[in-house]
Amino acid sequence: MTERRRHAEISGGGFAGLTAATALAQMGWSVRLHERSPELRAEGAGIVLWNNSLQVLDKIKAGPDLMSNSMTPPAYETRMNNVIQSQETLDGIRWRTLTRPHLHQTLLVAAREAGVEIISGSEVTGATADGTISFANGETAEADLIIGADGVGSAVRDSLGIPLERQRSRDGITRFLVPRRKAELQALEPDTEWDNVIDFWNLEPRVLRVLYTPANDQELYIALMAPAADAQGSRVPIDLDLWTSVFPQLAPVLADAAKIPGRYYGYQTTRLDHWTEGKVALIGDAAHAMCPALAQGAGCAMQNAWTLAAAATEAASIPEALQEWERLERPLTDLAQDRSQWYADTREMAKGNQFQGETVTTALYNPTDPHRHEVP
Ligand code: FAD
Ligand code: 3HM
Repeated sequence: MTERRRHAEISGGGFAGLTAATALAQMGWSVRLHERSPELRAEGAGIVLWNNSLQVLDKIKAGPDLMSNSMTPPAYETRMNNVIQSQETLDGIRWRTLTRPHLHQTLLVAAREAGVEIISGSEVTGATADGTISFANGETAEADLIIGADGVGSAVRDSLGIPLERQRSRDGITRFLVPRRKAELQALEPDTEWDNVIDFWNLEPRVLRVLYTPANDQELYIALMAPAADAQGSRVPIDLDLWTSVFPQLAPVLADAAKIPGRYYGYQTTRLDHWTEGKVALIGDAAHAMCPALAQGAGCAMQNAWTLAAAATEAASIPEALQEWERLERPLTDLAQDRSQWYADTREMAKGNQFQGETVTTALYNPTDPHRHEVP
């Protein structure tokens, strides 16, 4: 007699949901993924990925596609009032910069190739611990595993009434994808390595920061940070005169950013009392939205998507396996959340030389190593 294939229902087609869906399907599950939007596509601009998520992308066979249109900049440079504080080459740390649309497309191709059934325009309204998922069209479905990967406003999480706390910071950021314009930037500042990530901080006389991140040969991700209380600094579309007067060496790319409507995002952290209930597990921003300082929100989402899929696949009892998964895997995500919140509160990244010790613990993690929790 052949065993029945286990079935998973997933709410949310972002980086977390697509990774979990692909991993489960490759591990033998039948998987349906529900995305509320009529189309599956990535919002937003650029992203930085570290070893923890790159290992997962390799494992789900999305690595080559991802590498084809991403880069590893020569260094992460930090400047204060345009004076270089550090140029960290991040030796021994695997990292890539890329655009969000490229990451999303890469995951979508992997999910389709793995046989995931993707249903767009399908809004999930909630789930129960015994494995029933419900939809806005009034339908319901049963599953062995339900994953809430439906972002910071998760309907799955809220339907279960899981207690949470939200911590907001005083700063926030507006993100853009613009053309590189490397030759023009070089003409303005010939001694600069314009392939570097450059974190341009200004704390005095006014807090304004531009995080400059080349994403590939053609595209540049720039993120403009200002306190929420600074109406002019946090305005969208951006106040081009203000930003150009503070960062004149970036004038050509700021002019491109000023043509895009933009959205100001206030830094915040969401912490949940628990991530699982019965047959339901939460991953990604639904479970652990974080400030972006460590660039680990999507990284932790993909890391937890993979480890959840592996734990559920090996499980004799799904509810027990989910609790054990949270116990083992959550501390690394908690660490990334706490550290990112601390950087957001203190603006300590402005000092440079930050990629060491606990700041890179999550980045260096390999969630696909079966021996990762063994005590040496
Ligand atoms: P989402 O991307 O929010 O996806 C959720 C999906 O679920 C969406 O497609 C949504 O439409 C869908 N959905 C919602 N509700 C429902 C419903 N009821 N039914 C069905 N579908 C639904 N992370 C990094 O790793 N590196 C970085 O460099 C980085 N930079 C960042 C910079 C900034 C400024 C910010 C704000 C975040 C950054 N992050 C970064 C974090 C990262 O963007 C998020 O952690 C990640 O995108 C979360 O993915 P997700 O799939 O959990 O959620
Ligand atoms: C990649 C990245 N790193 C840091 C921040 C931040 O501190 O706002 C945002 C990013 O996209």
